[in-house]
Amino acid sequence: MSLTRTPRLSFDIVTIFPAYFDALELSLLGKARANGVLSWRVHDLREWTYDRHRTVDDTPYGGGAGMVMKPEPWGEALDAIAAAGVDRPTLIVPTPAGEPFRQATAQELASVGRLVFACGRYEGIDARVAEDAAQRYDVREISLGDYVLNGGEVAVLAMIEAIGRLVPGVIGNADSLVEESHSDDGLLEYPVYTKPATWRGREVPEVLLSGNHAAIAAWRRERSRERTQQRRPDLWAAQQPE
Ligand code: JD8
Repeated sequence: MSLTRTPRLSFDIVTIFPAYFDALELSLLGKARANGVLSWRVHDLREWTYDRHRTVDDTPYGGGAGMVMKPEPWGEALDAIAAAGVDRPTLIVPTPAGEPFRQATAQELASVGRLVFACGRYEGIDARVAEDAAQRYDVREISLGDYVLNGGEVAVLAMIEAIGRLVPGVIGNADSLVEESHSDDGLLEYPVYTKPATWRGREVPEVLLSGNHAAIAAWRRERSRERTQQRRPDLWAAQQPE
């Protein structure tokens, strides 16, 4: 008898470049999909176009450079995807103008159940699409970070990896997530080493070979503090009371 299960989390992705999402199969998430813990479907937006050129863009009202994604294919795609489920899904629209994506965002979204991602291209999607979708979806416009990408696909890959790995059963080793949560103390990770103990004349720090667990923990904490001060003054400032 084959044992199947209801996925803890399902994703629908709408894009004009479905091939970007072939890579999801390669990661840990691919195994989780095979095990039925996660499920996802990738939809080509052009399947909701009806002209001979399968047009998804048009010139911007108000003028300016570049093209804007037309609302009609998006409206039909998002209606069809919402209608294919029972619960009210969450629609994530990646945009540089969105709220920042953080670990806390990934944690929230990992418990949502049904996520739909709308990948824009060009200068973005006609603003009425997100307004209209709010009738059927909880809509979140989210930015991966403060740099410019050419479209939403790479942002969605990053978000799905960050969200998916938090779903129970996706990371085989539960210790990894436990370790992470107590190292999630607002400090950067300490440096890590493996064998050989000497490589190209460089030694692994002696304390790590000592077997003295208290000394190792103290050393790691100090390296974390040092890195945080040097590389992330914003995180370091948040560490200091007052
Ligand atoms: C979606 C189109 C490109 C956006 C002109 C070139 C996220 N952190 C992030 N940076 N960039 C994006 C992102 C960029 C996008 C689209 C997300 C759709 N573009 C456009 C407007 C200005 N560029 C992102 N998440």
